[in-house]
Amino acid sequence: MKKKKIVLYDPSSLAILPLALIAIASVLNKDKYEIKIVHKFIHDDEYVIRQVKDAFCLGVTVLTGPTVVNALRLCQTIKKQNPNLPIVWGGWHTSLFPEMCVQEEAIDIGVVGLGESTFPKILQCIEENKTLETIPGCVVKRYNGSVVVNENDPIKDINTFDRHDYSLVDVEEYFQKKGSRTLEYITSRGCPGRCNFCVEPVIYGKKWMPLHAKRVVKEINHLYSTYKFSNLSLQDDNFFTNKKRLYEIAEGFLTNNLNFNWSGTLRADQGRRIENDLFALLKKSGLRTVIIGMESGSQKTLDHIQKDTNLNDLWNTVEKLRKHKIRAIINFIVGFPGESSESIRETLEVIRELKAINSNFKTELFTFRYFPGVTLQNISGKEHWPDLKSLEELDYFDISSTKNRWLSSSQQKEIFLFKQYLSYAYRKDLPSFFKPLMNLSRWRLNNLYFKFSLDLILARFLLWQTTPIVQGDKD
Ligand code: B12
Ligand code: SF4
Repeated sequence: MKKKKIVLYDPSSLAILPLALIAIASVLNKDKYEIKIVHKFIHDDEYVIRQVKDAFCLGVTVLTGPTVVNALRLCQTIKKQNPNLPIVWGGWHTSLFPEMCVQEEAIDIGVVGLGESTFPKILQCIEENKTLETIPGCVVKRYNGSVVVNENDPIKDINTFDRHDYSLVDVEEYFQKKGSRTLEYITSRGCPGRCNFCVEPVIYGKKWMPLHAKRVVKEINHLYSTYKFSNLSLQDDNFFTNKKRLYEIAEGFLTNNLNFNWSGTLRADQGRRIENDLFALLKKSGLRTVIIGMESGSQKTLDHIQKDTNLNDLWNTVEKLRKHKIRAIINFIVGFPGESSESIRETLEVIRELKAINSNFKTELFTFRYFPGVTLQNISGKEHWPDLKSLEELDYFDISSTKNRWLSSSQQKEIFLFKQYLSYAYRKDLPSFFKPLMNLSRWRLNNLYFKFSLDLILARFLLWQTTPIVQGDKD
């Protein structure tokens, strides 16, 4: 029997393996289906259009943002050419706005939440020409165009799903295009946190779903012997949640002699709970970088966004990281709805202090970007929150913009200058003639005083001039 071709498309053009598509493709019966994963990062639209010509079904993964509109346009073109091809959307955006997605003429079916159990059932029903209205987790368009939202699919234990089959994509091609042998892998889904600016609790309701440590080690061992990667980038939203699992994973890496560096996301309160012994073991097993979403240096704001973390957690964690020489990328956000100037200043002060403590810590300062669907929207009232009415509007949800409707223009300028001065104030690789400019920038950062910034122009000019002898920002 001829296999049925399933094309799975990721419209993101960033250099990250399409783990969502690998996940749903891995559970499909390979004797029955021919699976083709296509990714904007590697393939152009023409290639996708060619691939779907003889396909049985097209599945698309979407994240909130302008890529949704690009994916929609491509699906509209495909639908025109292949009106009978079922098009299924899944991923975070579909989970948040399933009806809005399926109301689009080009999209037939939406999947809410994990796709591993729902997608095979959808394919089966299409094949047998059965109704999809009984499949949990699925949103369907009827012949008259109305949309039916089925009950949610109860969240399954992800240990029951098949291992992710990386041979469904050309991993070497990704390494080459990225310029590094970095492999992405995910060891858990969901997050126990309840932060109200984040979509995790909205979709998975504070549920954290880990793979067993033994399975993680076994799979990574297999991937390491297949692909010989140098870096493992863990995509979990919250990798360091369970200490026993951390011990087992680190020990597993060591006993199997797995020789790579790895990175993962850590909450500051988890860092406080992790003892030095465990940090030492994690470091020995290859942990080199943690990514901390601290979000704010103001306790009032941390409480408002329900981060359930305090500043002592941060100082305790960074001290341990410094001791074990583990790099940290610590992310902050300013410009939350209603955030006071004092709160913003507190955040800038914490960032400056972190840089002063350890130039190995990289701090990132973002301005708050409104994301449709988060619960903070309800807490802060509707004022200033744009209401998403159709997918087309996502073109205007400019996620790359630093502009923010909750920050005044003078605050935005101050934040811009803060970041500029911070970019060289604590660098260790600059020639000695830079010292006076660095001292001045530190003074400015200490006093949060950024007026008459001619020195910044001079510093930027010198930095540009000295680029060939300076090896970049070593922080
Ligand atoms: C890797 C990653 C990226 C990668 C690529 C992700 C991709 N193409 O899916 C890149 C770097 C491009 C990226 C970018 C951004 N990301 Co991101 N990202 C992640 C991360 C860390 C891992 C995603 C992943 O691979 N998960 C593993 C897979 C197996 O799970 P999954 O994606 O949930 O897929 C399952 C289901 O959703 C479903 N499913 C998914 N697709 C499909 C398709 C079909 C057909 C079916 C049936 C089912 C299905 O089944 C899958 C298996 O269970 C997640 C957090 C997380 N841990 O999930 C954030 C996350 C998805 N990103 C997020 C955000 C906010 C962003 C950015 C806006 C960041 C920014 N500020 O710029 C941008 C958005 C850019 C854009 N619009 O394209 C949010 C989601 C926001 C949203 N509403 O969509 C998340 C949840 C992080 C968070 N907690 O805030 N991201
Ligand atoms: S911001 Fe991070 S810790 Fe908070 S809910 Fe989202 S993923 Fe979890």
